[in-house]
Amino acid sequence: MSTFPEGFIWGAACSSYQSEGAWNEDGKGRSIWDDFTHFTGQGHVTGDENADVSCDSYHRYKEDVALMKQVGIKTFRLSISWPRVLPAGTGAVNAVGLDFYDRFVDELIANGIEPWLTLYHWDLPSALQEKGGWLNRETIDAFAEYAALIGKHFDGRVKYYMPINEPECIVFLGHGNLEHAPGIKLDNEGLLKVYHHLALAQSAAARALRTVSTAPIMVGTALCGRICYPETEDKAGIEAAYEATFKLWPDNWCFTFNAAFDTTAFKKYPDDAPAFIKDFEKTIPPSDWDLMEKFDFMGVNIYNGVPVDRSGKPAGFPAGHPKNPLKWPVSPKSMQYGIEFLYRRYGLPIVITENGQSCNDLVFLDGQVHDPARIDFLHRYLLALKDAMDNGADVRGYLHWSFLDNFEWAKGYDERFGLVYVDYATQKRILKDSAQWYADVIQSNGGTL
Ligand code: GCO
Repeated sequence: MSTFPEGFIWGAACSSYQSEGAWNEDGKGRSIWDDFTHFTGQGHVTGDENADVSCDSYHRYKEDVALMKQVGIKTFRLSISWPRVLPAGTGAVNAVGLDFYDRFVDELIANGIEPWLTLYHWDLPSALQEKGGWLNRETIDAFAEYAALIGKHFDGRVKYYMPINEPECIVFLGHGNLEHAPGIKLDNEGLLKVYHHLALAQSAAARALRTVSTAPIMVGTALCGRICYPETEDKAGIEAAYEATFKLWPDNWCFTFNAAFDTTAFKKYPDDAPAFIKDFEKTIPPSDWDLMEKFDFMGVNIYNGVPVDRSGKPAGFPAGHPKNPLKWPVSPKSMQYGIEFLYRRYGLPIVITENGQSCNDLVFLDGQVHDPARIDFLHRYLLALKDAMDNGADVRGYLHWSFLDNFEWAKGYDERFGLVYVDYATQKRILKDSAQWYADVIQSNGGTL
């Protein structure tokens, strides 16, 4: 097919807790994920696993960067562990921790790979959780302080920042259904409060980054949420899917893009939001709306979606529809329509900050890791991404999740999302077939798709 526009950003992503290990080394403070995974026997994480070591990227980042270079990755999205640099969440800086990110970022730059930084990929300093975490408004100030520290430190070296990864999951999985840290269950009012604080926090971080940076920067989101796509691709079907994607149903409002971002983008909740949301909105001090910042790009993590019929009701999948081991449906139309709908609603340039496929990868008798299902998945999703671009959406880049296999939160090590296989016992890395496939895609700027 025709190539992507010149300058299209091809890359990959990871997060601190999922891959670094070194959970208690060199002065790092505890995070809520250290606490959550060490609180064993409660069924939180498959096999009571934790990421104390994981891929040990804290010690092996050079080897990993060399592999990225080999694959031709142009951009790498990593996250900073807040408690590694600010063990108490605020105040004293752990210079050794910050130095790790200096070395990592410099190694990427030296190898021609542009580092993009996520500031918060879910590892809140435990010290802040002990004071109420995201329910406590003071956490917003602490986050802004941390953002200013990072922005100043990496000024001129890092251009792209995403303050918060997936507010939707922080609220829904972390504070709604006990699946993720901090593992507390709030009612709707509590969930809305966490959402509101996260919206203020990502704005406060954006402001702090812009204030301290002397070099130009781009600040974006890394959102996720329910995507509905049309079962029948005619006008009525597409409109119904758009409406269903952004509908806040009373019992199914939480995992949506607009619960997380409308307050930032439009300074209000949707007019047709359920009464309890509109009631909550009335309790928001008017001055809070002035604190919402504009974002330079919309980063979105897209994995799957659901088809809906012309009335917006779930149409279901045919029997035997392909799924990954997590039972997520393979649904490339979610990539096309997710992008088109988000672009239409928010009008910001889009970057796919995550997309990928968990497979039951294994080392074959020939010593290689063959992952045709991942290649097929990526091929379909990238074609769908291109369809969205051809239909007018402004998409700037695509970051694959993930470069390395790593700790998949509540699923532990059962799920492998990487282009690179990690043998956790020996820390040996093996490039999967998909890594070579992706290398060709990058090299041809999408021409091989
Ligand atoms: C998320 C996170 C990643 C996950 C990935 C696969 O989306 O949950 O950003 O940390 O590992 O999405 O589930």
